[in-house]
Amino acid sequence: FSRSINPPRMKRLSSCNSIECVDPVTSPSAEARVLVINTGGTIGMTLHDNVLAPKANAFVKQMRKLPVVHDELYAQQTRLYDYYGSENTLVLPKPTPHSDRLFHGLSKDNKRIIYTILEYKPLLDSSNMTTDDWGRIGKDIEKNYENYDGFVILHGTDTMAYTASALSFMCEHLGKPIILTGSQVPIYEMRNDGRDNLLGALLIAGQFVIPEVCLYFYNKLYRGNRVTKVDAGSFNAFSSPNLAPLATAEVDITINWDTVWRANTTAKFQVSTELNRNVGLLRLFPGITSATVRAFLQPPMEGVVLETYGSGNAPDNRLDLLEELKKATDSGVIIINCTQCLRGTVSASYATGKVLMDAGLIAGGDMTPEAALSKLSYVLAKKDLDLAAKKKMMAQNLRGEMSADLAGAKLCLSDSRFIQVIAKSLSISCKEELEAIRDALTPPLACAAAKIGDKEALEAIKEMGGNLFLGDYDGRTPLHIAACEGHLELVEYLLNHGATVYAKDRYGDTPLCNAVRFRHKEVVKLLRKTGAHFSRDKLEEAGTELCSLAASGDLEGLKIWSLAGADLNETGYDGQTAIQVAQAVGQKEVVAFLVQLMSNRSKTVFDG
Ligand code: ASN
Repeated sequence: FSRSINPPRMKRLSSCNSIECVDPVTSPSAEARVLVINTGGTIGMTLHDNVLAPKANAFVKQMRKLPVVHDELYAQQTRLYDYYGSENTLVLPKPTPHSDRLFHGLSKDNKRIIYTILEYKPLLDSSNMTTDDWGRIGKDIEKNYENYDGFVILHGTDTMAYTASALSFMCEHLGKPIILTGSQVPIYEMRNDGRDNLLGALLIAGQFVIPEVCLYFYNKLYRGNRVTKVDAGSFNAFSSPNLAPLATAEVDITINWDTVWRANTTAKFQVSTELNRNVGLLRLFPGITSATVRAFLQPPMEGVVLETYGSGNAPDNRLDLLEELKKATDSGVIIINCTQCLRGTVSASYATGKVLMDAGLIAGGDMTPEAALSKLSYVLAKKDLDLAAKKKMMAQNLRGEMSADLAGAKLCLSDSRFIQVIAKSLSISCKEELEAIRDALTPPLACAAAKIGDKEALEAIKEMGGNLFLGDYDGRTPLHIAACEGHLELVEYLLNHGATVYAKDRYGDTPLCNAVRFRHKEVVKLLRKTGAHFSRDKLEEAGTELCSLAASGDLEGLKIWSLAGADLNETGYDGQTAIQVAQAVGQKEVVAFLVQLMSNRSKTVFDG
């Protein structure tokens, strides 16, 4: 479809006559949209009676005054407030030439980040958060999912690790970044960490398709269900002891793509807000009485995380304790064995660990207690699963919250003969250089394999440690190519092996745009089922394309746009709809089709 000037953006840009206008042709694909949900926390607190508490209706006003987080001139030139209908939408300044190199290696084109702030009432100190608040955040993300490229959640640090863990499980088949952040010192103070944390989270959420619930703090992006708060008095408040950061924001922002978790699915994103509250954390200590354990495990308790010693150990000479635990697991309470240590995993290497397995506990691997607790809450709420299935799910790695068993893992990079031969001829030996070669070579190779529909070649690339979701020099991923070619089976394979429907190439096109353009109906259907959608801009700009299809009597073209989610009533640049154009030029078949489509739609609405 044509890359014409975008009508709504023209509306947004045309009336700025006194100040220099922004180029409307390059603007739309050079913008990314992020929804910021402000739940509270220190980042937006002020002092009242000498204690810190959240301050309502102040955050947006303050941000608008800060040039590092808002470009007022650009907002006015592009009539941002009119277009979004409120003053809660702000825009980050244009990246400087220096920051072109920030997005190391897999650079995006440094888009303008447009962000809308949704402020909760009341704003909460995160100590006041409950499972209902997690549900509210989840629902708001679900409601706004298609309108934004990414989500940033401002949150207090005290319970941020719990919320991040819970959201990671509640968000099923996630395809876009959700990044929690906050600060240790309010953003209103002269010296604060809020500004950097907000900026880093916005830049990453807008620029990269990292389909995970993450936590960004002190220059690092972590997997949300791997973190724990470790310091109340430092800007470096969080640690992810068992998993390296997903990204580091130093001079360069470097994404560790090998670590990024992928949904590997053709299912649509949804949020499950059902959570079971009858769960708890119990920490073992020398001398704990069986009466304490018994009281804790009483109904209505349904799931417990037992924080044990070292690699998952408990006294094997305390039969009274073990008996209480066994009684509870026999009666259907799920008990997860997690270590009290900050780092390391539960293993069955000691007699003192084995007794817990014998008592019916499930090994929690290297899960944090926060992750184990919220996973229990999520799994126990699944009404369609029996106890055995719930136990099985607890032992499985659902969202990268625990490290997979390394036995039988894929070949590592240095084992790949292909990469070795190239490395040798280039006199390369260190790991970083090998990785650079692999990342430069595998995307075009994977794209070439996708072009000819060669699944075996893709499997081989995956085997040698290449990622199938990375784009080539133009940001075109194997999924883009397979969608252009109409290789349905390959599209499905790629979606099941880490590809994302939200990848945009340098022109801002997604695999869905490509499948529509080359009219591959079945591919469009599969991508839509997986949650692919056009952006608001693209849907509005489609009006002109629809009119031109109607004028030329191109029924197939109209049908595929409708399948891809376009509203066939959308007006073109001159305010006419496709049906009006078809009537005017006498395309009777098109008129009949559009009339039929509309009557079907109104019937569905009426019946529904
Ligand atoms: N008490 C605050 C909160 O969790 C701490 C913080 O945000 N730094 O809301």
